[in-house]
Amino acid sequence: MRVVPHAATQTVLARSHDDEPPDQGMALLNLSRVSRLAFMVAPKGRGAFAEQVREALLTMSSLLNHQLAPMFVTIQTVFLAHEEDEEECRRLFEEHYRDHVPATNYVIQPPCCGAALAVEAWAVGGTAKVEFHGEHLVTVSYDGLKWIHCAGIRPSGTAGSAFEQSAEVFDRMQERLLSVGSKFDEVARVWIYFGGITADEAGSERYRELNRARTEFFGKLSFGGRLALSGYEGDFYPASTGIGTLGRGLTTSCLALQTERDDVRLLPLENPLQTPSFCYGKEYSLKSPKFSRAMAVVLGNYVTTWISGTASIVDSETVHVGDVTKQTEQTIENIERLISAENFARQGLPGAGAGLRDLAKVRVYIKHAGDYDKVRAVCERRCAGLPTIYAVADVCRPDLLVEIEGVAFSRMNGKP
Ligand code: 3EB
Repeated sequence: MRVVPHAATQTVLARSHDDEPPDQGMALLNLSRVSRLAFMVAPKGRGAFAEQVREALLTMSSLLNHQLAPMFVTIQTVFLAHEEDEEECRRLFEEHYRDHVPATNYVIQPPCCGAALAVEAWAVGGTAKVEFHGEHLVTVSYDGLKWIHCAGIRPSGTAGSAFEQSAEVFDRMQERLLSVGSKFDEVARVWIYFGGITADEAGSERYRELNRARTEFFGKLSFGGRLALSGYEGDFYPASTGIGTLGRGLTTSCLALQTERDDVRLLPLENPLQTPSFCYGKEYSLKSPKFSRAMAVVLGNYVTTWISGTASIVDSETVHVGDVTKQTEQTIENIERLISAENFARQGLPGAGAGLRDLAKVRVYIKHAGDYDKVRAVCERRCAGLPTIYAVADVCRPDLLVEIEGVAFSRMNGKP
């Protein structure tokens, strides 16, 4: 698989050719002394599970081996069609990676392409120092930055209520972060994979219970700190994805950033088209969801924008109920507006901003597997050549049919 730079634009990214099969693709990001590679892989074969894993691992190895410098996978999310396959999958991945097991999320969200698994991974090469602390924690240090990847955090048992389990996973992420000298206050991006997300439990909804626990936990923290863009005055929450899975499990993941550099800034972005989640009314959740629509990380002239799970919501209402094509179009439009130069300028960072062509990769969560073709048609029309994973998952409102998250890379004022 080759990558082609977008010569016509100021993008810092190179993405793989448009003619890759669905659920296969990569994006390469060259910073000064490190390179980062985002890639998506799904096996083409439909044989036994172990064969599909081996094919995926082989594809991943060959992708990495074709890069100029040696690269390590630091974080990966493995999308599984069947919960029963997780143990075997873990065993095969551990055999493959040995002492270098990336921080890993196993998520029961069937890949839409029909494979038993699909993998989304980040690799890093160059002068970065990567420390592997097992399946749940990896740190990556370069250029005075330390990224802490925490993954696959689950409650200790299945007994607790949705509230108790949610509270527990936040505590467990905090423990992991503390173990390497970080803390949850330094988290920029969170992922919450929650089985039966819209199901009722004890007179409430599981997602509402999660929001209650998150509100309590976040209430004790102070996000942003000295990294918050000066002049920023609004509520400061990490970007987030809150999404369903098959089964009743709960898995969480987060990304924290530590640095002493004084040219690094964090800016949580809101969407002018959408009510901030933390201002949603009580009809959606007694304690509102606490997340920002995106988190921009400004590193000198580079801007990395982590885009939260985005859906067909305008103000605080779901729009295009029952029409998956229009929901997908609205979702992409929401992302476009969110990362636009106008929106960055409105929120205190003129000269920043990105377009859909600056996206490195996206995940598209589709509620009904049967909507795959319709959703993909819109995504391919609006975001041609973009590495994309499509997976089946429930979105956290019963009327939402699709949700998209991603990450964009751009430069301030097109500077080198
Ligand atoms: C929404 O805009 C759609 O609870 O962390 C998107 C991203 C959604 C994150 C979360 C929920 C969350 O409200 C749902």
